[in-house]
Amino acid sequence: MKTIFSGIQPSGTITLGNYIGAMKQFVELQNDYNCYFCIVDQHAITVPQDPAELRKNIRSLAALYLAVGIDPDKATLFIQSEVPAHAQAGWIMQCVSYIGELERMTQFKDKSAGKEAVSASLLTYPPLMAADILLYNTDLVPVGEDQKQHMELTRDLAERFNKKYGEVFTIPEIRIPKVGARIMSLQEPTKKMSKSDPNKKAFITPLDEPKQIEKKIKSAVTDSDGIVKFDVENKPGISNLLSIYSILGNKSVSELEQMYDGKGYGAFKGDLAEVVVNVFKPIQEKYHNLMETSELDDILDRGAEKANQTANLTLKNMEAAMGLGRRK
Ligand code: ATP
Ligand code: LTN
Repeated sequence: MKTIFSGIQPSGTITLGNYIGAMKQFVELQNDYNCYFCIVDQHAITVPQDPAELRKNIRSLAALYLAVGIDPDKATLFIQSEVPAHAQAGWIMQCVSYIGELERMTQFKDKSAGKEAVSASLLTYPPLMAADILLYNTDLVPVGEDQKQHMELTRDLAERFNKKYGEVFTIPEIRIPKVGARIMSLQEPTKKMSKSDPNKKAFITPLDEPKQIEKKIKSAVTDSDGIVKFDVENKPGISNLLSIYSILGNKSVSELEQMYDGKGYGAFKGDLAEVVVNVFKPIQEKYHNLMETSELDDILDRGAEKANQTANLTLKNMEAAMGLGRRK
């Protein structure tokens, strides 16, 4: 079986974007791959986090992974900071990275733009991500489109390491969904939907109440011509909503265009809200049940144990190849 690794930051409650671009794929892939799904809490602290809030978000993300359908008997679910090899291998990957290539990352540029104090870790975020992936001899990494550049860097770093120190790493491939790889903000449809957007109206989470979901969709920014048509360039708002509807409602975009021909945005948005609410309803129920049990902690303990075993083996190989310590 080939190996999959992916991670989500506990930097807030996951959005519809994370669900469509990442989690939905994970559930489909867990049957055919040896999967590791990680709660990357060390990545989340590259920007300031309130400790109590972070702890809550970590547990909540774990419950959401399970609620959307990750089966702990098939996939390994764990928390990054509970596997120390990630930070250790992250340091090593920093040592093979160049400042110039890290400064060119668009996520770094976006997240540091206009900020007075930018943590060093925001710059060294991608070598830690590379370590996450490479520690598990990963073949495939399912992510949204925004992670393409980080994945290219991960491959470059792995190749650079292998060339210099010997064949330690498997070179991972990226897997981006054909549709829904970049769900846009409901308020600024030319910007990616993001869970750390300060404007809560810009994103929907699976834990939103039905009324909130309806309100957010109804107030989603569109245009004024009232025609339900997919045209990303000229009609980014309605195109984004069409993508969401198409994926969650299992209908093609052209089918939807026909269905809403001449009906305007009101009817379209009302139906879309219903589709989203129905997808999230069972997830919400499972989530609330899970949050009240100790099962969640048992699953995370088992996940950490398994991840530690694999990650430590690769870390030892990395250290030995580089001449660190005394062990060959
Ligand atoms: P933050 O806002 O804190 O930077 P984020 O919402 O961008 O977080 P991540 O935890 O960084 O989310 O990403 C988790 C996964 O979800 C990644 O695979 C990422 O590519 C994917 N993803 C994030 N946003 C979107 C989106 N708008 N559309 C599709 N996929 C997305
Ligand atoms: N960088 C990713 C989160 C992330 C990740 C990973 C994704 C951290 N480590 C390893 C896939 C594999 C993000 O910002 N979405």
